[in-house]
Amino acid sequence: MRIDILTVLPQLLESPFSASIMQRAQDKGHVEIHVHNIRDYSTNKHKNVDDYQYGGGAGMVMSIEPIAAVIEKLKSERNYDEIIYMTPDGELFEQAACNQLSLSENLMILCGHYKGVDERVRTHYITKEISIGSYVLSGGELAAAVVVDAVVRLIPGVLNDETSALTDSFQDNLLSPPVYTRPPEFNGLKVPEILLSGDFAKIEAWREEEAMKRTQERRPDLLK
Ligand code: 6GU
Repeated sequence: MRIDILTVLPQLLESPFSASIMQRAQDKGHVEIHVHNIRDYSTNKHKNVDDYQYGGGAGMVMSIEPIAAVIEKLKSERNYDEIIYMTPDGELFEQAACNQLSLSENLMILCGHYKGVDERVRTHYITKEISIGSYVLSGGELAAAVVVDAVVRLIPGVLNDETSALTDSFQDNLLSPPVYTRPPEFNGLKVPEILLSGDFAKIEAWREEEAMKRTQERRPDLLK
């Protein structure tokens, strides 16, 4: 998979992909992540990427020209499965969309800033709009990092058995059961006896029951 991210703040996207599973996915060739600075495509002498909004009102709007220039350049080089705009008024990002996106060959992600982007970018270029939750971030970069992480870890070969996505919370509409490691007792806090029993059928039944209990308590909406 190839992912192109368009931003005015490329620094914000350096560290999220430079460690652990995301770094290894790139090293192993499962994904290429390219970050493009929209400012490099500005043609005016101050390298502006935003302007006052028509009709008045507080806040700057990201201009169409430099964004169109990057998008057109990239589109001339390959076909994109989706051109995504990260915005709080987008579709709420959930595991189903994540699974779907993980099947893509090429993804482009535009990070919004200021008061947003000129609406013509959205109507003319964008094929999918994503929000990661009902709160407002100062820009789309952290949200884009969330989407990339959630998608890339689903690409076959990125995770090993130990980190398998199959047992993730949400993948089966259930939250994950509690987990424990050594020591068996810490200051009187004990690991549930059954996990030490060696009876794998019983352990599996216990885990299913705990997953159900946890989901019922914390996210009953997932069970509907
Ligand atoms: Cl995608 N962008 C911004 N700026 N805020 C958000 C968001 C995105 N998703 C939730 N809040």
